[in-house]
Amino acid sequence: MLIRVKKTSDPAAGDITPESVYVNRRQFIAAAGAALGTVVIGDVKAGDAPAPFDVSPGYRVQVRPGYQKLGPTDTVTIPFSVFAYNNFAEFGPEKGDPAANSGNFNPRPWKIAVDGLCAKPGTLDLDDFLKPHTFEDRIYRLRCTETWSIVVPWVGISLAAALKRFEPLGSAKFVRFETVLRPAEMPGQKTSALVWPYVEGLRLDEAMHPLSMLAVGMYGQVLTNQNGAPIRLVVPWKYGFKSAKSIVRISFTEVQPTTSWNLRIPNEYGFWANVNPNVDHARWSQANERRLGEFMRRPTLMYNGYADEVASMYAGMDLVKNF
Ligand SMILES: Nc1nc2c(c(=O)[nH]1)N[C@H]1C(S)=C(S)[C@@H](COP(=O)(O)O)O[C@H]1N2
Ligand SMILES: [Mo]
Repeated sequence: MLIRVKKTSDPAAGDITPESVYVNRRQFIAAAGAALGTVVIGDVKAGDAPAPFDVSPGYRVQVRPGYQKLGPTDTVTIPFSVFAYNNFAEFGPEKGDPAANSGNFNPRPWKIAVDGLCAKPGTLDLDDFLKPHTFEDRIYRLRCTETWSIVVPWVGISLAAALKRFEPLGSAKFVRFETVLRPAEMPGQKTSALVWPYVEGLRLDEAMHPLSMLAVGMYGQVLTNQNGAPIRLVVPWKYGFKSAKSIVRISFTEVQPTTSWNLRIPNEYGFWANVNPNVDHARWSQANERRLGEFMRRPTLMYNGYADEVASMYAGMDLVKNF
């Protein structure tokens, strides 16, 4: 397995580090475009390198392309929108709050605990958690339940591969994801917007689905704090709130986990939250959406356009009742 981790003193277009993003946004947008053209060098085994996806300035790891299917009218959202317009209640309620208030958040060092119904539970440093895995560029649509949407080139690992390593038991039926609890660095956690920490959950087969991923980067760069550094869930056929950010704990459970938004507003945030243009939100239609950067609204697609891949998991399920 060949890996390229470059230390650059004069970065080429694809090697702009997050630090430079704040210095030169125009240059970064160009860089993000170039990053999408990343050359395949082979399967990247993070274990071949001293640091798999190092946040140090000047490092960048090559990754292999994963799922890249876009619809005929989909274009990748410009990174500026994705970095500036966020939902991350830990940093405040407004769309600009996560970018404005996450500057003091420390995504390294980072540990992840995997526990519950599995044969090999453990708490690992993030680098050790990532080490055995292949990094992939995957381009997915993300549809927020509030009706805005984006198209993001993520960098990350297969959630299924990450979970299998801990050997879930036959009794495990669900997977629970927990965000870090750090009120000193996350001002929103000093408010009662949600019951903290933020918790989300998936049925085991959903978590094991090949589309489900743990992202550590986007646009070929490490995740920004406001987008969920250093590691977040991405489940592209479900409303965005299912994709928990800044994860510190993953637990295999027998019963369906209690989840933050469902606990807060149960009639608006269901556990399943599969994107469905035919099932309205309690206060608005989900039939169409506003893609950031586009003028006209566009129709929302069943399962956010991933029906071919995921619909079979919900065969026979009442999608109105199980919203
Ligand atoms: N921990 C945590 N994760 C979270 C949220 C949050 O408030 N806290 N918001 C969710 C919602 S509602 C959406 S739409 C997506 C937005 O991801 P983005 O800001 O990277 O676009 O993150 C999800 N993950
Ligand atoms: Mo959302």
